Amino acid sequence: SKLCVIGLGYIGLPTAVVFAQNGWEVTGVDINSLAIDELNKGRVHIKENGLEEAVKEVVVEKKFCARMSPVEADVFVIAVPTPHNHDLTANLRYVENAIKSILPVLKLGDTIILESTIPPRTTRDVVAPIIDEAGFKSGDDIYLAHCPERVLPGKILKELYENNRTVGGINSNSTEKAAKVYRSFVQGKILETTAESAEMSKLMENTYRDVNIALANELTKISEGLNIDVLEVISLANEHPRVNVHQPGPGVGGHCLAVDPYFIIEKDPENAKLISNARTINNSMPEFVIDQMKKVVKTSSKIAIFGLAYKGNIDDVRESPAMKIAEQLMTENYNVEAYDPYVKQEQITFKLSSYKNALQNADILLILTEHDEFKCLDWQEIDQLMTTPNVLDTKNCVKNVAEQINYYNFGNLYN
Ligand code: SAJ
Repeated sequence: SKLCVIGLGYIGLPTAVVFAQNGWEVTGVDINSLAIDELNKGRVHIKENGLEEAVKEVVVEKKFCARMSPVEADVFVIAVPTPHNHDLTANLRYVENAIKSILPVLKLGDTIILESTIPPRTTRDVVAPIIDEAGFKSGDDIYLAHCPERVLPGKILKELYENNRTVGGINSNSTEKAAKVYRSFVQGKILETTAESAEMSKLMENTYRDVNIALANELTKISEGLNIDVLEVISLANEHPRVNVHQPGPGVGGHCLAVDPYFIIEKDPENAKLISNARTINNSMPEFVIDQMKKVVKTSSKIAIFGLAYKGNIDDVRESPAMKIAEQLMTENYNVEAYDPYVKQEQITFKLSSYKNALQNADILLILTEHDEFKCLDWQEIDQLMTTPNVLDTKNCVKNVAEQINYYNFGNLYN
């Protein structure tokens, strides 16, 4: 059967590839013409483990091709981004445009699956009416379901196959149809539900994590004031069989955890108090890191930053707290040099530094991302390059620190 994926980003492209690997004739659609040309040559604009090889294979075998506009298909999968507006409400422009773009090729009996993250009720209250206005009866003529993606960047291909999948239709026929589509490759469970429950559960998964990280970050601030080692406290508490305190850090980044909670908040700000506070706490962490750093360095100091991506071993800087810290320090006129082995110059507006240049004559090294490269550092060399070997490890990720280094993490900020 034919399947058309709209949006060839972090989620859409791997999803298209996986369908193509499993018997579907797949067309991928994107507005980025450059990316389209590259993809049809088997080259990939996204860094993700195993993705380029997989794309090459399905292109060569003619199971996948990319183009600028949708073609007739039995199933349409929408995987466009949902950015947020200035007031942090969801901007549904891309989702709406994607749906409108398939209307000219849509025919009776087709299935539309929304994978984009959306506020609760969007499938029924926003998307279904667009289909109905075009003269179809959604649920009867066109099957419509929300099937949120839940894959972890860095492990996307593996998780697409292995994770359980929630499938929520606007009626039971829609749920059935969409579930059948995913059964073609998903090895995990297919959880059948309503569109609303699917939307809300996806948002709640990320909100759960965000709120728990906020709790760890709040505990960090409290413990710092009381001279208590927060990292030890967390590991002790986590020895309890029903406790899982998350890890504190410089804040929460990425396009999911730092964004999704707002999609719940916008629907009921009155009641979403804990969720909203968690966002505020996590957003305050870059400032907390800078305040801690200022205990150790002077205004004339040079600061080396290791890590700009929002988490380890990926190149994504979206909503990254490390970027906020780097930019804030630059605004404050510190001499800042940032190094990240994954991030490329064109992704950011300031100049990326090399490993050595960043460390040269620095007074403090801020470790803001837990890239594997940072876990085992050459302390001898670092000590020689830096003016004063202060290290603030906000991710508690480095190992075997040499004695001559003044090492700080969130557990020993008070030393
Ligand atoms: N972080 C902490 N402390 C922790 C765990 C994470 O500070 O204990 C920070 C990370 O450093 C990072 C941020 O949280 O800045 C988010 O990282 P993450 O690894 O928790 O998640 P994402 O945003 O890369 O991917 C999440 C995943 N959701 C969950 O684990 C519930 C993924 O499964 C989703 O598919 C993805 O969001 C998404 O697309 O929604």
